[in-house]
Amino acid sequence: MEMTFRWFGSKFDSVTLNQIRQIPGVKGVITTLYETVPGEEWKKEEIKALKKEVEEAGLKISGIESVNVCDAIKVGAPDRDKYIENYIRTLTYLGEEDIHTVCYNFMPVFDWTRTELARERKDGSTVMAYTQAAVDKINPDDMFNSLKEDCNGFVLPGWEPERMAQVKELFELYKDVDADKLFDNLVYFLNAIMPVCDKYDINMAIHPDDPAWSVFGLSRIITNKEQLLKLINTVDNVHNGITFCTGSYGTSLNNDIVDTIHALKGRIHFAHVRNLKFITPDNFEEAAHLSSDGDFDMYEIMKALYDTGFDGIMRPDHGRMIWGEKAMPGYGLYDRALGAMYLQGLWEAIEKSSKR
Ligand code: DNO
Repeated sequence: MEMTFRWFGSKFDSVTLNQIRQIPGVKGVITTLYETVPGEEWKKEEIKALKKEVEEAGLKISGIESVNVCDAIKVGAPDRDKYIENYIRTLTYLGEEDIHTVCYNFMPVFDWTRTELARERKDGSTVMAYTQAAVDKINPDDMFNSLKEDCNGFVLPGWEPERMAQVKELFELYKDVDADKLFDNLVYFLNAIMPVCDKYDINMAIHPDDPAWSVFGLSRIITNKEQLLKLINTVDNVHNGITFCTGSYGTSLNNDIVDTIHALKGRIHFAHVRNLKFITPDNFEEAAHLSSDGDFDMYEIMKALYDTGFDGIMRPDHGRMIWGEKAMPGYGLYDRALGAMYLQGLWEAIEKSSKR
């Protein structure tokens, strides 16, 4: 297991590479070219410059999150092959720079969805939260406007203002894309990119839909064990793998996180590990990583990863906003650094006790 930390790039992140370097055990970052638009071919020089910047700070790029898949590919538009070609060239450049893990998602219109970005907890920390009742009452446009104020001036991945400006057109684009079609389009995309992944040994790691059910009437397909097994069996190549995000699968209390990790043995390339606290089954908030602060047994989760031989990259995921930090919601330094330490502590204990 390699512990890493997500970093959005010096132009977008309040956290610096030097700070990340001082977190014990963290040697690599998960990053991206945050300004690229989905569908666009990444520029080789920009990848090289990013790599150089990270390496000069004494770190390495452990993986990319994300190379976003554009809507034409997701809806299966007539011109999708052109965008798949761009994606393949991007993967080629990443492979040439020795980058071997790429996280992406196949969610229609939005990336992950939260209804509050700064819910205050008793201890004064703030966390991101989701209430189904709030989604049922609001349209996406109004939701974006209400979230904007809590963004602390940062751009949230998947909720970029340019994208939100076209939200009506986007909904129109997906209106005939049911779950089966979306799944077929994903398979088409994966089959097309597997050869380049084989050539450069690139592990594609699909991120789950968060929350793990349909929002605003859009289809969602990466939500549970059955869907994941269907995906890895349909494109049965080790490079077609999973980003196992505990906080996304865990949104649905029907999902058994530990059992799902076991079922996916060998195909989890990237782990996002975090904890949730449920108020009701469809009202939850993002807790500290520590088991007792939320509803997940983090020891059992880490043990399942260890027992299934997980040797990919891991990162702490959304943290609380604590100690007065102002950062992108979920992506401050302090609470994620605490998370990284806690998860490494669990791992060390599991590893040592299993070798006794
Ligand atoms: C949320 C993240 C997601 C993830 C994308 C992957 O904080 O986990 O935005 O990066 O879904 O494409």
